Amino acid sequence: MNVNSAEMTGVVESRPRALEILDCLDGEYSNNIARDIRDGLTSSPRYIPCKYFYDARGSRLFEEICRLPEYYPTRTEISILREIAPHLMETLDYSDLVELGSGSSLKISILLDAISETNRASMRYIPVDISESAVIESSKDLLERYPELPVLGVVADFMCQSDVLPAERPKMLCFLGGTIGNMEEGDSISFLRAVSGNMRSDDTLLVGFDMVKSREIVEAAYNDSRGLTSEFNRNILNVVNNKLNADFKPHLFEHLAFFNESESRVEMHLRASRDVSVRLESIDMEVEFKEGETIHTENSRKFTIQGIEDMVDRAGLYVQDWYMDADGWFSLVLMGRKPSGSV
Ligand code: SAH
Ligand code: AVI
Repeated sequence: MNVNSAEMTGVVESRPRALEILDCLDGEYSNNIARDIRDGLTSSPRYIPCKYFYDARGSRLFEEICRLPEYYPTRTEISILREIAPHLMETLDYSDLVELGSGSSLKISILLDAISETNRASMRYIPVDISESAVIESSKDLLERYPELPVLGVVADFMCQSDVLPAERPKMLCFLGGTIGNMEEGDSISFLRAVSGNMRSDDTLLVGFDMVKSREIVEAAYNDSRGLTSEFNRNILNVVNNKLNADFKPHLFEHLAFFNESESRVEMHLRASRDVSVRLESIDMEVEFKEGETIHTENSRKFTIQGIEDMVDRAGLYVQDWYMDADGWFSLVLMGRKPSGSV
């Protein structure tokens, strides 16, 4: 673990704050990516875990996707956040506001705007993301915008490093964007259990869920007309190239995204447009793709109210408040930890 503190001179005039970044990935990340990619590319069907989308370019592409008219989750969740922020933030002071898979500062700013400057100065915002660039950029943005707000950026894998979160103060955790849908069902329950295990009795957890809706709307969101989702999907191969000294040619793989209704999830794949061989130097591995062979890169589950209620219950949590847009496209669910013994 390595703490990297860089002074931000000239940005905050009255009370310059240090940009504090805690990097918890270190050497582990290289071991994990080697193992994950070897496992994924030797299994049938082949896959690459979706957390590897997010290098600096992947994070930027995702931000651009969020601005697309077809990508309804961001604007829908934002409209709910704007409505509930004053009520949600009423009592937040002397607490930590922790955001898991924080990405850009767009959504959290809506919540921070609903807190008085005095209360912002008494609390701390902790963005946690696997993408170092996302943590640094969003922390810088927030320091500029809210000079009074202490920010501690944490670069970590939220699937296995929830123990790195500070526990000394009351906290509200946010897990927005429907990112929970990118986990398999069992993983999402283990993840929520691990998070709830780190919660005090009065801590809260706000989770965004993308709800089931028509095939046309869902498929348009993952097959946008500007081709940004296709670029985002193919970028995972650039990440593998960079991390494992591999020679994937992303343009030889086509983007494929469809709504698998029986599994209630959008699936993204990359399909070889001709026979391709790839060498991954760092792990001394060759992979042959026949034309048409695919790599499964992401699932994005779409939820029902019943499905969410079951998941929350199985994770040892309970629903405190449920917020949804008028069309029922997106839910923000505020959860608390069940008293121990009642799981
Ligand atoms: N919460 C933001 C970003 C969603 S994109 C929003 O709602 O718009 C998903 C984010 O989760 C990305 O920033 C990505 O880098 C991060 N992420 C994905 N897998 C992760 C993991 N295992 N650990 C930590 N962060 C992860
Ligand atoms: C981050 N996550 C919730 C996005 C989603 O919709 O599943 C990632 C994404 N994949 C393609 N477009 C956006």
